Formats: sequence, structure tokens, C-alpha cells
Amino acid sequence: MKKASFKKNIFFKLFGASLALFFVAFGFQASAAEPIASSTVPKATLSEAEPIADTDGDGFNDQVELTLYHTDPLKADTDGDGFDDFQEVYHGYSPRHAEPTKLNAIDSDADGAADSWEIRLGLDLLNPDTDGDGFSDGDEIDQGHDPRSADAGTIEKFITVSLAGQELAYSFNGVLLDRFAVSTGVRSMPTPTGEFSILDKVPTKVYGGTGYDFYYPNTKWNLHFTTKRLRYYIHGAYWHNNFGRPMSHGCVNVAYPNMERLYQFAQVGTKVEIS
Ligand SMILES: [Ca+2]
Ligand SMILES: [Ca+2]
Ligand SMILES: [Ca+2]
Ligand SMILES: [Ca+2]
Repeated sequence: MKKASFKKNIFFKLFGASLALFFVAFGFQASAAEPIASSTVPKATLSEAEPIADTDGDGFNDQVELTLYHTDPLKADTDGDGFDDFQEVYHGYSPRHAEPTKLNAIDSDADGAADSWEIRLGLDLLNPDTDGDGFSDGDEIDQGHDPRSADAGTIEKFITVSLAGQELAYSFNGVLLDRFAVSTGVRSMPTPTGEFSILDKVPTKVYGGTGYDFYYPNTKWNLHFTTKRLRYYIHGAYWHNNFGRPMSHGCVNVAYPNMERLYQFAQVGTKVEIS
């Protein structure tokens, strides 16, 4: 027994020693590799990785203030309305106007693209033609081209409607541009679900009238998306303000200010997914 345990001891000692040697060798290799790895990192990369200062401490660094939001990097509250720049953008307000102004309701450079779209897409909200190709940012978005590059390729647009959430969202090149409450069909007249595309854009339309128990003349901004059973539209609705609750005869009701921008954005062929 004693001899056997002695042998065992020797075995473990030798095994342990070879393991230790292995780790020493491995450790040596790893530490030998380190100086080579760090010497291959260019010094410029290291300094670029350093955070850019937020001089006024409002939560946006100086570069973002100068190039994206066009706010004062030395003044936390650029428009002097009592709310700092970060708070305003976070809640969807323009940090450049003391009057409460929603970013999606202002187009600072009058190029047809709301400030909120420009910020989300990384465009210059004070330059109507960010990529300098002769076409305005708004026109490029409307026509489905990239406002950040002179490349004439087509950018994918997508509209999604959630019946459970009573919400509509739309995206450009995978970037969410807006999201808001809508009213879809009531239980007896449900909005059809599935994958559709915009078939027609109709500036004004009459809903109801003779033979119906409702009449909504001169309804603005109508996006026809299917003829399944009946003709269904995503359209403005001026006769109620219950967005977020089912209200319609099967169409998708949208508040006028939201619908005006969505109508401008959508093209015949834009994909619509309703679930
Ligand atoms: Ca700042
Ligand atoms: Ca402010
Ligand atoms: Ca604009
Ligand atoms: Ca352009």
C-alpha cells in the first residue's frame, strides 16, 4: 500500500511538473506575443478611440452638437427655454427653438425632410442637399434614393401596422423614421392582416355617404393597400381623436399631422405588413 501510494505520488508530481512546464511555455508564448500585437495598433486609432469632450455637460459630445443637432456645444440649453439639449431631443423636441416645437413637425432647412428624419438618418438638418448631388434630402427620401450618397440605387421602405398595439411604424433603409398610435377596424369590421404594398396614392377621398351610416368627405392622404374583399386604405382621419383604439370600418385611421408625412414618404410599391 505504501509503495503504491509513493508511486502515485511520484506520478502526480511528474504530471504536475509537466503541466506546470506546459503553462510556463504557453505563458511565455502568450506574453511574447503581446508586444507584437500592441505594436501593430496604430497610434492614431488609439487617440481616435478617446471620447470626444462634452464641454457643456448636457449629454451630447461637442462633435454631435456641431454636426448633427446644430446646438451650442458650450451651452447645455441652446435655446434657453429651461430644458437642456439632451432632454429636449430625448422627448422629441427641437433644442433649437424655445417655443415647444416637435422635431417631426419642423423642417429647418425646408428640404422636405423633417428634422427628426434628418437626425435619425444622420443627415445635415441645415443643409437641404446633404450629399451635394443636386437633389434635396426630402426629394431623395420621397423617391427612395439615398440622401447620403450620390448613388442612384433604390432604398427599401417599409410600413408596419400592429393591430394588437394599435400602432404604425415606418422605416427607410431599415431606420425607423416614425411610430405613432392609429385606429384600425372594430371587431365586426377587422383590418385585413398580411403582407401588402401601396397600390395607389389618393390625395382626397370621400368615405361613406349614400347607403352608409357615415359620411366623411374631403378626407386627406389615402394610401390604398389592398382590394381583398373591399378596398382598404391607410388614411388621415379628422372625425375622431381616439388613436390607439380600434375605431374604423377596416381602414387604418391616422391623425392628420402623422398622415401628411407618411403620405409624402410612401410610394406605390412600398411594402406594408399588417399583423
Ligand atoms: Ca454637450
Ligand atoms: Ca432648451
Ligand atoms: Ca430638413
Ligand atoms: Ca442630395
